[in-house]
Amino acid sequence: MTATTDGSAGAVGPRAASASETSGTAPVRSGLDEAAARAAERSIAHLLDRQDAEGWWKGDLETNVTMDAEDLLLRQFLGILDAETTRAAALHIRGRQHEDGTWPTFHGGPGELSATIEAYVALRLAGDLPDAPHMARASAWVRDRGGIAAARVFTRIWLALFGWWRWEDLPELPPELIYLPKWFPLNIYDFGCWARQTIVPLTVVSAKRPVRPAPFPLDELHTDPARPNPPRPRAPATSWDGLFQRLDKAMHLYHRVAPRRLREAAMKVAARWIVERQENDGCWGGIQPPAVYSVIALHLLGYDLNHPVMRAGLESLDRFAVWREDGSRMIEACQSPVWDTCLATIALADAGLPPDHPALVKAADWMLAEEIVKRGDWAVRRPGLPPGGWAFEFHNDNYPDIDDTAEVILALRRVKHPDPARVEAAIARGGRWSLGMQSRNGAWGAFDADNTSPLPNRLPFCDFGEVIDPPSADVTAHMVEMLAYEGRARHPRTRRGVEWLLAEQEPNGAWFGRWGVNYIYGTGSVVPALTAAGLPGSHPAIRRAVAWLESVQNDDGGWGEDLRSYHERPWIGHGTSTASQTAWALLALLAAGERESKTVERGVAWLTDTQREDGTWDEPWFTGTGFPWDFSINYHLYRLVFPLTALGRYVNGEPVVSREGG
Ligand code: R04
Repeated sequence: MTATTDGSAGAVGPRAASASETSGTAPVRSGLDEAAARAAERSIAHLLDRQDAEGWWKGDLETNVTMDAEDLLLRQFLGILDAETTRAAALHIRGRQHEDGTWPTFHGGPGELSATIEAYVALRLAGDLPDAPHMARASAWVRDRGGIAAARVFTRIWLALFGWWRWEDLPELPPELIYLPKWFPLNIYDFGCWARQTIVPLTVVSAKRPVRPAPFPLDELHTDPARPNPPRPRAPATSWDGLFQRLDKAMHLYHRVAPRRLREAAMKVAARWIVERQENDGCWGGIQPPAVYSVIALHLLGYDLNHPVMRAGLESLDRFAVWREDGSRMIEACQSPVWDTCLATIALADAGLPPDHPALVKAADWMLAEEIVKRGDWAVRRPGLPPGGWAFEFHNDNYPDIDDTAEVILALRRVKHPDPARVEAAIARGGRWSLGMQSRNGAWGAFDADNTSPLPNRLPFCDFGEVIDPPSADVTAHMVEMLAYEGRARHPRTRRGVEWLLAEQEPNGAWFGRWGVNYIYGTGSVVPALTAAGLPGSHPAIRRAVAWLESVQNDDGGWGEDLRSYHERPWIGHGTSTASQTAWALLALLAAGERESKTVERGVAWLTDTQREDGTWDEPWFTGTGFPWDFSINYHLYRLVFPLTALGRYVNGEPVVSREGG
């Protein structure tokens, strides 16, 4: 990609160039402007260098060691665990252990019980002995925190598969669930798509209650091995928790008396539901956990490992592995090529790469080929809506999402493609689809419309992560921004989105970040959307947001927000400065017209001062969110694409609204 770097003499974008033309002199730039332009050039070169020959970008998607542990447990369960995989995964897992013996679920985070149990078991599979110092520290800590009995449901399911926990002591989720019609409470379409894809196979697993011989005992992870499951306190019958506890009890009774034929038929329907949703790369939903549980469920229903469905499924699981230079192997929860590619395209364009630059055209070509043209689960709630849009991953045709669709459209608009009619048609389909996915309240969720039932969260089974997909401020902001750039700021649906966003602003002036950490992500998404939609920088909501961002700027000039902000108020807006979060704050401030402020200057200076020689930034901190607090993501390209976008907009100004009208 060397030829392209001189295109980036264009870190000076169209705006700056025309300003110098009219004045007839070279632009006079402050030292900071110079430094920002130089930093942007270095980032452009780095980013261009990392583009795949097919046109996409993809950074590692780092989460936590439960991915690695569950991958090993799956292979052990199926009898396909090999020594090399075990060695490499164990090397990765050991490298993530804290001094106190625990494993966190994000960089700098506290030890977490379920992750620590799963990592410990994985290392036992790899041959680490219970009395090795690192293992003894882990098991002592686990016992101190209540042992296996206190772990999340998923963890105890994994242990039940090997007889380390009793199936009877897990919440019940019957396969007959699949029969509930789509209007009935707790039907599978009331769950977020990721929970739905996880739960359907797990209903089969928990009905079958398989137990494979344990390769070793795990007594050291129980507080009292003689009484591994102490009774839990019962909630009053009149409370929601009490009601669902009793429902769960009834389900346990039902497990014993369930008519055999009905149960067999339900599991068959579940199997068909699963097989119908297998992607053509063998995966399910592009995310690792549903793929793991689907493989187990189908295996229990008699699919042998050589069945084409199983072969493809197992091969897709191998593709979640990232082999590192040190010989370790990390499992990604998911892969982010579409998301990374649209964000990289926007960054490069905003940094001044010409719109017909070959790298951008290539990216656009690849994105066009990724368009989804068939119906998915979303159609259950929007049956009349024609398909369109994009998913996050390489292969996930059943679950396009609104976030990716909005950002891909924003990215495609910045590219001058040789076949504009093709681009226009794809944008028209994606725009119509995403617009039609608006929820009743005027806002947008990530994958589904009106996925707001409070019931799934009440199930004792659902004690981990989010299980519904209600509208969020960040996704809604990306939609509003896209619609505004499409010239539809005055469309009634856009206006309802804007109204919802204004009502959603917190008293402190910030917006909650559902898919990024946290209020800095929310605010960094919403402010540029509101100004694109025509709100002036002087609007009181924008002023409150600016004041909030100013109030949480770190002394070093950057911004950072710790994951603990999801459940400890003092952390809101506070944490070690990171490149992506600093960029999000700057994007909001620049959109609000604060370019000349001291706040922005100090933020830009933080970016230029902390940039590495090679044009990117270090970012060990996790700034992406899978489920608030429970599941956090370090998107390895965030440290590059967001700072480049911010520097580009600082140097070249805000992107120009492309079209006017309806
Ligand atoms: C950043 C916004 C784009 N979009 C969200 C996509 C996030 C991609 O990463 C993940 C998505 C996931 N879903 N569900 C899981 C998951 C993991 C990701 C998941 C995780 C654990 C378990 C079950 C599911 F890394 Br257990 C949707 C809006």
